[in-house]
Amino acid sequence: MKSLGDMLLNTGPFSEIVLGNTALARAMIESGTEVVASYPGSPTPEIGAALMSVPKERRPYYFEFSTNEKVATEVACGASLNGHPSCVFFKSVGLNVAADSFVQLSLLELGGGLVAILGDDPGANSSQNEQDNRHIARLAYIPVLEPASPAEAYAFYLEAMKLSRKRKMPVILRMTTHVCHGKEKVAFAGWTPRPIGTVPAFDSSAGPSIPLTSRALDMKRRAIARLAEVAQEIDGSPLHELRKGNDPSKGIITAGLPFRSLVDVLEDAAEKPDILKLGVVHPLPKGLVADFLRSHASVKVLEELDDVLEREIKALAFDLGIRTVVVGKTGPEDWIGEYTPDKVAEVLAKTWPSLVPRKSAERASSLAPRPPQMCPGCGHRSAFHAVKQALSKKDITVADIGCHTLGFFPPYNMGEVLLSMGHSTGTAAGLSLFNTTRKVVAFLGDSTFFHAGLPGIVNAVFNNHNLVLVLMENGTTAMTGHQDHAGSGGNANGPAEAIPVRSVLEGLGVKSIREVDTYSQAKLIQMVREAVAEEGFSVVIARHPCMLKYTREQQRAPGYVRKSVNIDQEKCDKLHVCVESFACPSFQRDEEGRVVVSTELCIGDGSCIQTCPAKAIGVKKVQEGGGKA
Ligand SMILES: Cc1ncc(C[n+]2csc(CCOP(=O)(O)OP(=O)(O)O)c2C)c(N)n1
Repeated sequence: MKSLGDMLLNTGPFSEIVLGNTALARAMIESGTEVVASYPGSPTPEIGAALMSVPKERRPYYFEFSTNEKVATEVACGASLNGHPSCVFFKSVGLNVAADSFVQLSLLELGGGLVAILGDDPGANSSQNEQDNRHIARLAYIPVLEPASPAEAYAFYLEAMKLSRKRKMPVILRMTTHVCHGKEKVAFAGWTPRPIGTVPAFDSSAGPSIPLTSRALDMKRRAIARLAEVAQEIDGSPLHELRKGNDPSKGIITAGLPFRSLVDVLEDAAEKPDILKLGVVHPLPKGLVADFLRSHASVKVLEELDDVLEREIKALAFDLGIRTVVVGKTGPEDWIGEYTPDKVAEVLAKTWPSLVPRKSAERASSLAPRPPQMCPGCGHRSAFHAVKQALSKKDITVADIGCHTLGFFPPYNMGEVLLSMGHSTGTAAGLSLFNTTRKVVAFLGDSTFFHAGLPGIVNAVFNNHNLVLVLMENGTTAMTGHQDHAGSGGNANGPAEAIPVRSVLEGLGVKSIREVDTYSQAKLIQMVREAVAEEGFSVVIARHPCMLKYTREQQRAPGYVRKSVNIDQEKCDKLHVCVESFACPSFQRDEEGRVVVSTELCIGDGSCIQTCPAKAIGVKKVQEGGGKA
């Protein structure tokens, strides 16, 4: 079987069942995209995994995971200014981090072209909100293409890059979770490898590229003019699709994944309305939409999340005096969640009840909800178990984003407020003001430390805030699939010198720094107590490698011995600290109250041993034999 990397480099045409994210990686190669930058975040990190599956020496592109989305945008921008077709990709909320540079992109002359893939997350499957990034299109004068499937993701990327290069402007490819993660057979075209040009094409006279005083206005004029040119040509774009039904009085305008759900819902409908599926959602293809409105008595706008298309379509109908009834969102629930077939059936039934033949109930999932939890052996569990003992109940804890956010769940209950990546030190500083009775303790992961954590820390030093920061250092970006970060000792291109978090903290002027392995519970408890007792800003580095990553690496090594902990039932006092407070999922209680260990889950790390007051936990060998993939 061919490796993913070989498949991506295959120069001939072929068809394969792939993820939307993999289809995008192939589209980058076929389109001659030379520079790609990102910061990991669901639903897009598999694009990075696909790009990294090609051995570095064979990559017809440069790829990096940058320190954050803003830097990734800047890297792609700089490369495009130098003539390299470039791409930046990140998750929905990544746009908030990138925004300061992102909104400037359309003001520039992006000679190489630049496609920005935004991975929106309707349903907030793995995000702290479900923001609709189509709004940025108006703010930043950038066209938006929206595919509905992996095959379209591939085809639309190729179009996006073509458009971007032709107009020297950024183009957004808006993806959503199930377009990224859906699988489909995609027919790929061939491509011809060519060397990446090394003569820098940057020409400042092609600008202006410096938005100072009146130049910023000229640059804005140019951005608006370019967008107007795009608007002129997109009415006839092959990316739009018109599906004729058998009920000419009704029409539905939709785009992206809701289109797929709609087709599914209407499969058995006796009366099928005409469907206009938009491929370019900004600027609105006005001629196409106006013709569709004019030829139907009533039109439903079916869109996931916000009323972006609805507002524009209603404004267009008003401007042109079109008297078609346009129905968009009919209630607050229409703004929320993924437009799965169930949801589309529900939304559609509120406008046209006779149209929806299927009962949503028939499709209801029978899967029981399962709360997410930290892995067996996770150093964050040990950290929370210890920190909880070190704090008093009235202290305030501030969560951040990463695997450690799971400390919010019982029994740890650590982290009571969460805004965004890297917010914790800043929010904790605010909580500490005028607060003389409740110590504030913030948590922060190491990838996030470099991503957006540093300004909050600088602020805490600079303004002498009174709080404790527990830096949860596990040597990787665990939550999104173990990508390297500036402190991990590697990058997307191989080994790299790690930037030690301690040196950074010292360099920033943090005076009180303690470091401990989270498996050393007593020491960690002691250090947090000391830090809490101090006035001012203190940091406790609570370190332990991500055990999921570590165990996977160990399993591949020859001579690996699988271990598990075991309970000495004679010694066990049935206090159940292991089940109730430490709460490793490997422990379960049987009907008689005996603790049993799942050897399937347990990795034999032994972090639980010290938490047992009866000293009833030991480690045993389960199985020999490593070298497993
Ligand atoms: C702005 C933004 N970018 C990306 C993400 C996706 N994301 C969630 S947690 C995380 C980083 C986690 O790494 P780290 O801080 O080291 O904590 P760990 O998961 O390793 O414990 C990322 C990148 C996000 N939520 N927000």
